[in-house]
Amino acid sequence: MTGEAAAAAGRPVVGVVMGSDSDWPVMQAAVEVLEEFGVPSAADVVSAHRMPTDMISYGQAAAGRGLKVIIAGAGGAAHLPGMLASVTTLPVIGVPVPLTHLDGLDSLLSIVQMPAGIPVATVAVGGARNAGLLAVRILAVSDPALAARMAEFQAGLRAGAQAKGEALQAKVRVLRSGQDLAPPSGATGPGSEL
Ligand code: RP5
Repeated sequence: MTGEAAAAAGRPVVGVVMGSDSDWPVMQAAVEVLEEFGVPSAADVVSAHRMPTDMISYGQAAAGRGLKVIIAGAGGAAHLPGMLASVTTLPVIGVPVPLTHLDGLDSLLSIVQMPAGIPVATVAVGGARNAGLLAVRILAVSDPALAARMAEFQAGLRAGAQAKGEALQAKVRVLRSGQDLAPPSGATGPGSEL
């Protein structure tokens, strides 16, 4: 089944996998943003170290079951994204999950330092939402309606940033009018010259 056919049938086109259910608090942001865009996904635990043969089977079967993108998150010795990328032709997006120690730097380096020939698109530590958005962009290359939704989403980001700028300018105007920094009578020091 092709990815388009799978999506049309409501079948998942993005596989979201993680090394443990303890990764879910981070990884759920990927599923949430895929839901926002109406992209069917399927989430599961596929541990590279605790269930290696299942991991290989998952990667080998992924394209055939209609998946078009895999998002894989793991923490610590985070080998899941890279190993999946080695057994599938699908694009794999890696999410470094931060654990208690090392602040996720271990996860980041485990995922991002792939050998030549086997790419993994690595997002920031804990960046599952961006992983979902990147998956949407990959799918949108061949889906004009999805591309339009992404453009609309980005316009919303721009409007939000503009609103922040306007709010900031308003604060600056207040500051310059002296309303916030009016010094007590007779006071000297920073702000008293405003
Ligand atoms: C990794 O080990 C998982 O991706 C998870 O981030 C970490 C800890 O797993 P648990 O011990 O919580 O199951 O493989």
